[in-house]
Amino acid sequence: MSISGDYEPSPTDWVRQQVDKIAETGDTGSVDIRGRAVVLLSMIGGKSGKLRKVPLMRVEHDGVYAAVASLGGAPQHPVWYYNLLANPDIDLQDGTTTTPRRARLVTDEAERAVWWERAVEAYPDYADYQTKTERVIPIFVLEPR
Ligand code: F42
Repeated sequence: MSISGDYEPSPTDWVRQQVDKIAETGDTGSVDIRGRAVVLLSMIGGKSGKLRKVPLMRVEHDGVYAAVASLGGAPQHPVWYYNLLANPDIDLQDGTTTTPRRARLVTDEAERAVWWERAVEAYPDYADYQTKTERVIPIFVLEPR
């Protein structure tokens, strides 16, 4: 079943504009960050129960995706990190294709190291973000459900 609910747009202007562009075009390929590809997660807010749409960098391997909770190297986790823990069933749009996914926080260090390498390959700035924060930047894998 696809994720639906009362849609609450991001309070951050540039993020909301990217989400609007994806909705208008039906294609995540219509936006990018520094020339790198973006995907769109639809999730349910852990407290509000509202539909949240969160664009993230596209990190993919063999049909599995990763969600990197970098928040630009901020000291705190993005709010969506807690949403995914509370409500792991999401929809993921890549290009014009949307698939149902389940988010799993990667806790195994070796598994995280493999995904971190893939993440930095997809978006090299993640390496810089990790140096700015004492957090170990969390990674979820987004597996088909
Ligand atoms: N963020 C990343 O962390 N990693 C990325 O790879 C990434 C890529 C990216 C690409 C394109 C783009 O446009 C944005 C990108 N972002 C990336 C930014 C990302 O989309 C998020 O905007 C960012 O991570 C911040 O997420 P956030 O969940 O902290 O958003 C804040 C600003 C926000 O929306 N807060 C809401 C608010 O009103 O303050 C709350 C949203 C929410 O989910 N509330 C919950 C609920 O239940 O509805 C719970 C509220 C609570 O108190 O717990």
